[in-house]
Amino acid sequence: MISKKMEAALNKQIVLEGYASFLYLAMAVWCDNLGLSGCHQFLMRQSDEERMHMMKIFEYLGEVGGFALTPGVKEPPRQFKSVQEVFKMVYAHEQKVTKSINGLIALASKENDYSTETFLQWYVNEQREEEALMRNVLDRIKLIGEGPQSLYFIDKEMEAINRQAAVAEATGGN
Ligand code: OFO
Repeated sequence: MISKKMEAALNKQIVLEGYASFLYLAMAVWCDNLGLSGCHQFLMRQSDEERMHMMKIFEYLGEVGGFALTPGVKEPPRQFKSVQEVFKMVYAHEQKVTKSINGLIALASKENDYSTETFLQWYVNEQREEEALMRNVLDRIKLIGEGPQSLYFIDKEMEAINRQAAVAEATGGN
């Protein structure tokens, strides 16, 4: 049985993961509108992943006798300054999520809740991978620079990342 405190903290994480899913969806739509199909596809995948992260907590809370709260929908921004800004925002959000996961682990450990602590290890690995991926994206964007055709080349880079992700998925990696 999970404590009320841990349950509430996991419900807060549900809000964060759910918001990430909607934020990335809004970003994906914004990119699509600019004709950036590589960025659109990348962000749609990230949005789906965030929903999956949220659902894992729903399932876990059910398993340990807690109650998962379906979060209200907070509307994410509709407009973004630039593609560069979009990916900076994604990276910042991922860092926020990592910090939150670390806080949850600290709480689980304080409560001797080994089950939740073990459950959260999956998120630790996921966040490490996500942060590394976003740093990689930002590095590529930086290398491309701000020239007149930069959007075209950024989108090509995102297409390359999407192809790698598709291969990893097909071969059982992630
Ligand atoms: Fe679920 O926030 Fe990162 O991936």
